[in-house]
Amino acid sequence: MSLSEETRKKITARILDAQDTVHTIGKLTDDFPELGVDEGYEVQDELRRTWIARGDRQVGVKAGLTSKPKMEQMGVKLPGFGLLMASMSRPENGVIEMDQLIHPRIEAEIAFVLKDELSGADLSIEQVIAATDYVIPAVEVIDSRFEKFKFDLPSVIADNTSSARYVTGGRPLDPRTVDLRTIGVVIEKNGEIQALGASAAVLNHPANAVIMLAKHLAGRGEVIPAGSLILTGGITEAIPVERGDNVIARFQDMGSVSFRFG
Ligand code: OOG
Ligand code: MG
Repeated sequence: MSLSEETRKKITARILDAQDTVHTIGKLTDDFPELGVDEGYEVQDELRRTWIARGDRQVGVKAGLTSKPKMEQMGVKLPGFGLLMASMSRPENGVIEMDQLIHPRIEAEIAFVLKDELSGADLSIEQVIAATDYVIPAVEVIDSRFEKFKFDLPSVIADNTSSARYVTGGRPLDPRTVDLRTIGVVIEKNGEIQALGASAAVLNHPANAVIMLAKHLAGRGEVIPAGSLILTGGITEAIPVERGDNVIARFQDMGSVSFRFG
């Protein structure tokens, strides 16, 4: 069942206000029991319309909660998808403004950039690779608008799956020249190792996250356009960060992504 226009706008306004004024809110399903997963994506549509009206631009899509470490950390059993806007991008080696964030965490992810449109509910890994221009290391900065980073799946989807910032770096690579299942990843904060993993943690192969995204979008009459940036989900658990932290995510054979929180 769809949300009424009034409820959709009310939920969207609550999320936008939490983002814009940098404060937490309670889980949405407490106040809006009619919010399910499908309705959460209706809220994302409303967020997108608002952001575009404000002058922002969609540059891609993301899959989240695609690895066991992430699902266990968040207590959620299914992946969720979200929108990536131009305003969320930050340069490598730069400073991410802490005063615009509530309680950020970082995630190391493999990103795909498409040269061809991807659409359909039943794509293969080979089709994803064939449509990919390059793969590149990425760090996503997530920042749940919910108190203590606690949510259920409908609430986190309405919150655009906690999207806040993302940084790409390292070396763009032809996906045919690397084994995307066995990329070792190390996340360091202020020179200390925080988490380790390998890319197969994401659905056995990060391209499977792209397949799931295409299927999700096909169900809503959408495609992944050529040129899109796609984040495939954190390989390890997410790491909390504070002002002054220097972070670096090292991706075997792909280079590293580093920046600072100021
Ligand atoms: C939801 C977003 C998860 C990922 O890469 O798994 C995500 C959250 O954990 O707050 O982006
Ligand atoms: Mg993520």
